[in-house]
Amino acid sequence: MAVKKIQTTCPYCGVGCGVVANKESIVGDKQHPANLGALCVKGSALKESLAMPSRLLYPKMQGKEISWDQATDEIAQRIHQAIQMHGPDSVAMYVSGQILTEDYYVANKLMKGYVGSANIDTNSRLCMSSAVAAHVRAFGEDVVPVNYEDIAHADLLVLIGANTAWTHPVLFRQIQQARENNPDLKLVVIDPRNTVTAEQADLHLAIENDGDVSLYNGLLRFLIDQNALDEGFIDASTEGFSEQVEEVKSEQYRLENVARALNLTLNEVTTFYRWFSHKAKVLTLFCQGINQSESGVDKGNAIINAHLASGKIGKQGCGPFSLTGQPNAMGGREVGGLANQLAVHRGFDTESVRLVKEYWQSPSIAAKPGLKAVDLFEAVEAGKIKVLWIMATNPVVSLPNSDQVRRALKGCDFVVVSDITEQSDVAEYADLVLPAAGWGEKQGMVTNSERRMSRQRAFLPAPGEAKPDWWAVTQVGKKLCSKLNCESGFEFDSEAAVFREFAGLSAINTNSNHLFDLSKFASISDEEYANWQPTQWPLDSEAPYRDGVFSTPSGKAQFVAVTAPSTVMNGWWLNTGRLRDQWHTMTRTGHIAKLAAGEVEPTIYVNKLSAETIGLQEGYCAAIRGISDESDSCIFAKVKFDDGLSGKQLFMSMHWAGRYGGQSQVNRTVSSVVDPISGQPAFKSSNVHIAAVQMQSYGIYVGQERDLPSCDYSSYQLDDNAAVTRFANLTKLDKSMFSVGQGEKLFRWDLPQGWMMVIGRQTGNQQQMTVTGVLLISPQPLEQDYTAITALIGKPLSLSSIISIAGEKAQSQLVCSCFRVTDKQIQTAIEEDGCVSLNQLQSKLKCGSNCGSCLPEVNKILKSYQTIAVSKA
Ligand SMILES: Nc1nc2c(c(=O)[nH]1)N[C@H]1C(S)=C(S)[C@@H](COP(=O)(O)OP(=O)(O)OC[C@H]3O[C@@H](n4cnc5c(=O)[nH]c(N)nc54)[C@H](O)[C@@H]3O)O[C@H]1N2
Ligand SMILES: Nc1nc2c(c(=O)[nH]1)N[C@H]1C(S)=C(S)[C@@H](COP(=O)(O)OP(=O)(O)OC[C@H]3O[C@@H](n4cnc5c(=O)[nH]c(N)nc54)[C@H](O)[C@@H]3O)O[C@H]1N2
Ligand code: SF4
Ligand SMILES: [Mo]
Repeated sequence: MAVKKIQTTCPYCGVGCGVVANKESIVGDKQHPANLGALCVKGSALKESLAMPSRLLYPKMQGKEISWDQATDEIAQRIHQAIQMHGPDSVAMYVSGQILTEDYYVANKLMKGYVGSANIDTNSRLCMSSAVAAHVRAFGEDVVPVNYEDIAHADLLVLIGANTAWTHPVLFRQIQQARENNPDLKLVVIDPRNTVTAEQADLHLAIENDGDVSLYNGLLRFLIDQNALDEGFIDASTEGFSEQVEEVKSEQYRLENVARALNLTLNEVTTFYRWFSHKAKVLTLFCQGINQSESGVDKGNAIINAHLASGKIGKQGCGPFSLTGQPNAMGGREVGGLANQLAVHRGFDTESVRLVKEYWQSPSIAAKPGLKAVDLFEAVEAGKIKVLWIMATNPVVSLPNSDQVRRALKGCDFVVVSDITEQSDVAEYADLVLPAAGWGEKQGMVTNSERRMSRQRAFLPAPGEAKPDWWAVTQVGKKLCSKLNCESGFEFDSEAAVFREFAGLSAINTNSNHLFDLSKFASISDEEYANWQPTQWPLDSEAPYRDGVFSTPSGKAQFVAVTAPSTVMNGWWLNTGRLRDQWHTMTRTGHIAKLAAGEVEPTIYVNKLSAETIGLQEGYCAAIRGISDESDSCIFAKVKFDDGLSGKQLFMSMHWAGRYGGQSQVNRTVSSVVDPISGQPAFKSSNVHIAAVQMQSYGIYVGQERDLPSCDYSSYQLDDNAAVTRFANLTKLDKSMFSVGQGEKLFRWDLPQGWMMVIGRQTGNQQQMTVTGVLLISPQPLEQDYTAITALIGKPLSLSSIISIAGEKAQSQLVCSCFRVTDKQIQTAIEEDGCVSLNQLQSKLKCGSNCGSCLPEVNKILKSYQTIAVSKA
């Protein structure tokens, strides 16, 4: 009998694609409005993601298994004790945009209503908090006023601070589709880096770091000068315009001055401004290049100001569109998961505090905002936080100045970590670890970028004693209530019960201008909840603000006067972000061979010319050290040239963590400078030192697990057939440092550039050896093709194949992860097999014919040949 398929959603990015899944297959859900069946490369690899190398199965206290009852007793006891001895603010939670709405709701309720402190913050602080603050300042509520459907109706799409082709690939496919359907639709990309997204644009503005406020203030001035304002809309629906007009009168926003300051040509800036002003329907989509900045909130408001002034908001095909990072960052914002929100889009004004307490009937209520993530971990280090519960986030990797986070956790009295694996970097610092049920094993609600709430549903049993996060919180909640001698606020028997209570709380918004109101669902039945279909809020209108009435008490949107910061970065500066094929700190994607093949080791990208000025060579290690504050730790990474980076801009991914490349995690060098309003870290612009390092030995080991000497630099990659460890050391590695196990035999070769050791184990036949490992060491970086070496593992040892790999060089770069197609193969297909179109390439190599995430790269290679052909003609 066929196993029933369950409708659920992808657990990665905020596009919120629907998937249909059972234990045999996971595919896109054609009925889900977010993706209509499409999935990107990460979504297509969900099935492989489930085979995690290690799952946390039981609660453990100081490494010893204990029962859930003991674990939750201990947590409740510790929290109670801390409240009594040090006050409610000595307890904190640090949660995540990857937990479900029900998990989030009970965690927020526990902290704000029962512990009585707002010291609950979330990794959304690192992700969306600048956009949240900009929305609240402009609209009076954290509302994204755009739907995905608007993309199809726009005349101009501006992607600013977003590498959408890699980070929201299914949405990017919708953008590409809209361009195919409407050749007049223009795409502008604004990013200091020439990304794969930027390569697709009609116009790429490679602005200086943090030049965004300047650019959008200049745009506002241009709109004023060109009489391109929507005065009717400004009068009827906004306030504060004149203050912003005063600001943009300043000389620095004159077109020529903006162009000069941002290192753009006059023509580039004028083209963008003209398009924005002439095109009727404009969407500005923004993400971390906007949010993760010292001026992140102001950037958001500068964008919103331009849309308000031109009336390009609240209409189909128009508006500022903050792209959500994590699958349920939006749901977290709805429940009030940030330390400066109370609940259901309410803040800490007296009225909201009273209404929430009344609804919860709780013994206490937090009456003021709590500590934001960076401040929270500073308070932990200062000994002010005695109990800290971390859930579904890996802050020792993802927070800036991460060595400080490690120090803080080491010194904290009691740290609880809820995770799906004990191999997450943060678990090492826990006194108590709680096994969480993961994606596919737990259920609840998530809200995507366009405010659409979908159900995640379980289709697998949770392993061992793993339990959903909401359940763990309610167990602690019940026990804490009995210690506090109050009525339990945590008697939920299901996710549906939690959701009903949450929906009921939002009734406090019913008679206000706030749009977030799910009170209609306050008595939804278990069955209706189980059968829930994707639903957008506000429930009673097509999209927010179509009536020109905003969420502020006056109903008017607010212009916020914002001033451009200085954009100059002196010296080398480090920009960080994402790769197409990895998810955050790699716990869910690091083990998937086809995803790991994209960037195989920690890599620092730099412009070739700039690199040469300081003697950096491709393939060699560089040392990167932070200089902005105490985040002066040094990491090593392999140098790769990227001419999409200009001047002294460096780029490194945020992903390297754990055993995959934890020594090289970039946040050890990233300073903890934050936006003064949102508290969001400026991850995209750290001042750093970079220099070439003289490694004495470079090495690769492929094969069965064995002890290797600990090295100054190392990384670990799982390939289909074997694991690959790459390393480099400041001192020379000697042959004697490598030993073999019992029953194994060693064969050594001296190579022109170093030496090679092949390890074999005797099998049945006395003559026959099976290869169990291959080790290569050289004073220079090794260029051998690792896939040729992994192919030897487990095979009979033959001299000819071994010798051939010694000379086999890797010269290609993976383009299509789904079908493992490299740039070399694509080039050969074009040069030698005469492929001239995408169709021909796909019928030959299949590249890009599954998820399509690599299509921008495939098209880029095709286009480069077309350009050559044109210039020859
Ligand atoms: N593959 C993959 N996809 C993901 C994720 C993942 O881990 N992997 N994570 C998800 C999450 S949580 C998030 S938040 C999103 C993030 O999605 P994005 O924001 O699209 O991704 P990032 O790579 O962080 O950064 C975006 C771009 O900002 C640019 N930038 C840097 N400084 C500036 C500046 O001053 N101005 C402008 N205009 N641009 C600048 C960078 O060069 C970079 O290309 O991705 C989501 N999707
Ligand atoms: N330098 C730099 N740093 C950055 C960024 C950047 O651009 N540059 N981006 C920032 C942004 S936008 C973000 S969103 C953060 C992301 O950073 P993190 O949130 O720290 O990254 P993840 O790897 O997603 O961590 C999720 C953790 O939860 C665990 N987990 C998975 N599912 C569950 C579950 O159901 N329950 C529980 N309890 N645990 C689970 C995973 O194993 C993992 O350990 O990084 C931020 N850090
Ligand atoms: S775009 Fe990719 S990662 Fe994002 S939700 Fe869709 S399938 Fe998942
Ligand atoms: Mo994020």
